[in-house]
Amino acid sequence: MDEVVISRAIVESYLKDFMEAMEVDVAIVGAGPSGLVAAYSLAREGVKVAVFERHLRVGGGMPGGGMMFNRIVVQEEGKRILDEFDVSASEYAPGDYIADSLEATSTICAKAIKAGARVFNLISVEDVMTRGDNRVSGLVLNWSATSWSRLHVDPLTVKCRVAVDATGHDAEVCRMVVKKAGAKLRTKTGDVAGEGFMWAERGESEILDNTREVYPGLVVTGMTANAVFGSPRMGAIFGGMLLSGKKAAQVARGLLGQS
Ligand code: 48F
Repeated sequence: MDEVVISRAIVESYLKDFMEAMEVDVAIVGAGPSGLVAAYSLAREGVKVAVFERHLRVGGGMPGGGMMFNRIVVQEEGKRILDEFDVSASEYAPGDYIADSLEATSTICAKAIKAGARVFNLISVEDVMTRGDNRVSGLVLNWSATSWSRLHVDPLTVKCRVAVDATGHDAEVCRMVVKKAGAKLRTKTGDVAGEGFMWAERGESEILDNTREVYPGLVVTGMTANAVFGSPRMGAIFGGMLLSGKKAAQVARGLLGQS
């Protein structure tokens, strides 16, 4: 095979998808467990969705399991989501299930892509755009390598009707929003509360309520949802992340219906 054909195939195919992603219904920031489940749930219902992930690998904190022991724990409701994806999980103690974090990461990501979600790795979201009544209307993107290399290169943008902050503990997109003059989240203080101390049970029980629209057009999911509302972190238990991803998809769909 001609090397030029290989290069053309890669560049042309990638750019076709990237051009498609320039106007999407839902743009998700972060390909961790919550972002990938949200992407899958939306894509399988025909919603046009793109995921932007800063790192080379997908899965966020999931492949690393607990302290690099590549296993994750989920409870009953989380196990049901793993079943939906056909990820194996076995009961370890009554109501607690153990799964291989690599199987979970690779399967959920593959199913999201096969359902039609476009996942772009090595791209960082560095800001958001707003239009109209200060509603989030797009993301400002750059190659992750530009910030890693400290290069001054201007970004490009994509438009979306709804954005999902699935950036994990740092709640990066929400923090970008609150830096803007006068911008307030729908939290008690209008700011990112910051996550609470580790408390698995409470963190898991609060995450679904925290998964909602926090700024016009911006939905939070996963650890971001808990970090924004001051709820606890929970370590290597992942059911809440998966359930939150599913709920974020429902919230986003509801917003698409309104806009
Ligand atoms: O951290 P992450 O896995 O978030 P999550 O879906 O799941 C949290 C769990 O992994 C774990 C836990 C379980 O109880 O607490 O920590 O809430 O995935 C977040 C992804 O977002 C990417 C980051 O590289 C990671 O893969 N990310 C963060 N900021 C940006 C980003 C950004 N500005 N642009 C693009 N990607």
